[in-house]
Amino acid sequence: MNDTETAFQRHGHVPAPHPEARAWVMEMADLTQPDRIFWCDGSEAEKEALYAEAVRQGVLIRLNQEKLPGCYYHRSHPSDVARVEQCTYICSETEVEAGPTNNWSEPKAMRSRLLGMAKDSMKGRTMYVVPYLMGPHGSPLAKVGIELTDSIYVVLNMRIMARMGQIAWNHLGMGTDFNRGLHCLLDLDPARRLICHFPERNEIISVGSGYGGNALLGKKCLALRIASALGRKEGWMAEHMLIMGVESPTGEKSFVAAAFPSQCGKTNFAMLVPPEEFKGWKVWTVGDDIAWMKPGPDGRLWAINPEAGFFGVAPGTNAKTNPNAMRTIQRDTIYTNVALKPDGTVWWEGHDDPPPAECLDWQGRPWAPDSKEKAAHPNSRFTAPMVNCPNLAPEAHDPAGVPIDAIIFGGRRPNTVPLVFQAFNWSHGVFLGATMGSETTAAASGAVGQVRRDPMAMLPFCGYNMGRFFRHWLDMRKSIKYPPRIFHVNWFRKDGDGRFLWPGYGQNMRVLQWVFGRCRGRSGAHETPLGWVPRFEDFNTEGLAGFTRETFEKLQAMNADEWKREILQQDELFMNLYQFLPKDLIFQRELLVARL
Ligand code: O2Y
Ligand code: MN
Repeated sequence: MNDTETAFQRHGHVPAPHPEARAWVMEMADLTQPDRIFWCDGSEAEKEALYAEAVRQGVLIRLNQEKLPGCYYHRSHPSDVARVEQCTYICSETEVEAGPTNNWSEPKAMRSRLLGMAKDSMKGRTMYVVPYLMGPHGSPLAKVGIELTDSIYVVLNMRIMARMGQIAWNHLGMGTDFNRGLHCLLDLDPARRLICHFPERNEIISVGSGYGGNALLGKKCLALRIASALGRKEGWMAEHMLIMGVESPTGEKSFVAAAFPSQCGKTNFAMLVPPEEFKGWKVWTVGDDIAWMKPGPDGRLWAINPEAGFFGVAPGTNAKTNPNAMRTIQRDTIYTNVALKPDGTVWWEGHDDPPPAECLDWQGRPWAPDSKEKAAHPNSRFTAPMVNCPNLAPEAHDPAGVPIDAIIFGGRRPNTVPLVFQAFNWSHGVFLGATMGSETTAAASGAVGQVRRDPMAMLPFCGYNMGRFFRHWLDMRKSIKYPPRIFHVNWFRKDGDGRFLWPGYGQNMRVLQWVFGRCRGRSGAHETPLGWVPRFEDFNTEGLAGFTRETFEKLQAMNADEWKREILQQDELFMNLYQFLPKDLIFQRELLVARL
């Protein structure tokens, strides 16, 4: 045995202090039959041993430590590169509870099928016991999970994405409220891939994938699907939302939560750097993907980011689109499925550096600029600790969370939907969230240019019936004395020639400034059938070269014919959910029709 193996082995004997957790781990070990059980403690020494072991096994490649200190590289199996909605199930007691937008399977049968697949699957392998905490230690909203996995890559990612190790045992104490997550790689055959959630048991079983949302069980599985179901029962909300702080030159701070469908720039927006002209304005990042929100004793809605890291899309990330992300990923980052350069650094399409003359693509094949295929997979990722983020809000660690003044919904809409407007009230805001959608791109599905409805960006992540999810949103109003204002944005509107009307990225600060002013009763607006919208004079365009009143009017235009079509299209989702749809939303739809 070499030094690495000795250091690695030493951690194999840390006992779980918690009898119930220990009993469950042993039960799963009896089933899966690993050669070794490795109890993760989250320490620095353990981290080093795990990285060394992952490199020894060839799971990770150590990157150039001078240029990218603490960074590693991973290639996933080519058939295992993204979340798979068709393999994702909500195994609630009844089908109605999962609702028409989720795959459902009867829990008993599915559980025994999964345990059958897991049986003996860790023979010759190590089972890692990963205790983790979602949320700041001591937060009443924080939740403990334990993931059992035979993937060292998953362990090292979970270590970044969640607060992992002893901190979770400390938070749990002798309590019994923890999520049980079993993850088995099996042979990565897509035909044997299942990601199953058992909300009533607070349990997740995931087999056959080692990638991202399928395998890092704290993220989409626990923090959204399971948590949304818990939140409904317990009077809080688990949302697919970034959280950011906006600070004015006089030191006033407002926190905003925003939901955009996957791949619509949430990480870029969460880490926004205000343009030069915005002297003294600051944007603080609290989180880029998930928000847990609960009414506080002061009558406001308080939010925490349950995560501790960013699992961001690499392609398109550069110093213009997201300078703070670029700084965040210079150290302690795991890169997955990007291109590997000969000097031990990384590259992807849309990187600041020009395409390398030669490199290895995401599948390890030689790649040159004239290659037909992409060097990095379109869903290639960086996993980076949030503490690396230069504008991380100090409140990101606050157990109390942050008070939310504004909620923003948005989507990718080349037409119809204005740059920004404000809902008349909470119910209208819920209607805006419930009807939001995004134009499909080639990457997302075969059909380009269709609007895919994605209510509150939660369609793939709501762990129960979507109609009841809307009801929960509407009901929450009763326990929030000072509800956040609700807005809708669209950075992606195009002119007749197919050119974007809005520059986006850092310039989105202008929209944030208007939102900030609206929350304080300062920014002006006028009433339209869609909601409150800024007039040209209400909106800060100072220093925005070439941006005219005419462009602004085009961006904010409301075309009655387009909106008639939009309302008809919205009906598709409403019809699907009809049986469960709260009447208030149908009423909101009628009001919109009447106003139009
Ligand atoms: O493809 C995956 O497994 C990752 S999906 C993802 C990762 C980070 C944040 N959001 C998402 C998403 O799909 O919304
Ligand atoms: Mn997401």
